[in-house]
Amino acid sequence: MKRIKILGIAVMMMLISSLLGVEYSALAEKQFHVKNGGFEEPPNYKTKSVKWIQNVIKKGWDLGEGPEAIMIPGWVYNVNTGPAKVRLIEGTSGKEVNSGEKCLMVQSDKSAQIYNRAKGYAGCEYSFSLYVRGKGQAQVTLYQYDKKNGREIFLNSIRIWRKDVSNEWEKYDGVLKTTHPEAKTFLFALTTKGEVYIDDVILDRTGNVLSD
Ligand SMILES: [Ca+2]
Repeated sequence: MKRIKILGIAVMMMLISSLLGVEYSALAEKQFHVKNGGFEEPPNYKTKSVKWIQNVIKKGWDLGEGPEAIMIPGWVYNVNTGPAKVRLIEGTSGKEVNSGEKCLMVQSDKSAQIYNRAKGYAGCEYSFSLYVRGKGQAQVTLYQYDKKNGREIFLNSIRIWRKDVSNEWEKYDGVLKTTHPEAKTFLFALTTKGEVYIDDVILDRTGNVLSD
């Protein structure tokens, strides 16, 4: 019975989407996938004189040589961690980068975190995968938030895995669940220590359909 109801909702959403001229698959992709997980989107270069970038730099983050800072579309530097050096690496697929033409390098003596924002609902299940190489450790953490009056309220965090990374590109994958009953959005965060290269971060919904 529940299945029929869920199917009904899905069909209805597809109809509404097609009426609005929005591809249902594109909508789903927007909501559930890590944005720019392969680091192929052109970076935004912002002048370092911008106040909030100065704040990031003051916290010890090295965002590139010269007067411009590298901002990676889809990703946010967590300035409460670090300090860190961040570079967009260009190279050959299978060598410097895992696929495409670019990957991200984060270097930190302590630990530094970057994150991507996604919509999540209580009880949703996602599979994730990413490729890393370098020297140090990498960790995936899920931060869950409720949303009230347009404000995000932190609920909890769940560490999914932590691994030592090696010189060769290695794929890591796992499952994460938005377990908190109030969860509306979450952050998919990568924490690294040492010199870690990251590419092809993918998040896929595998479990329940959304129940907004
Ligand atoms: Ca790439």
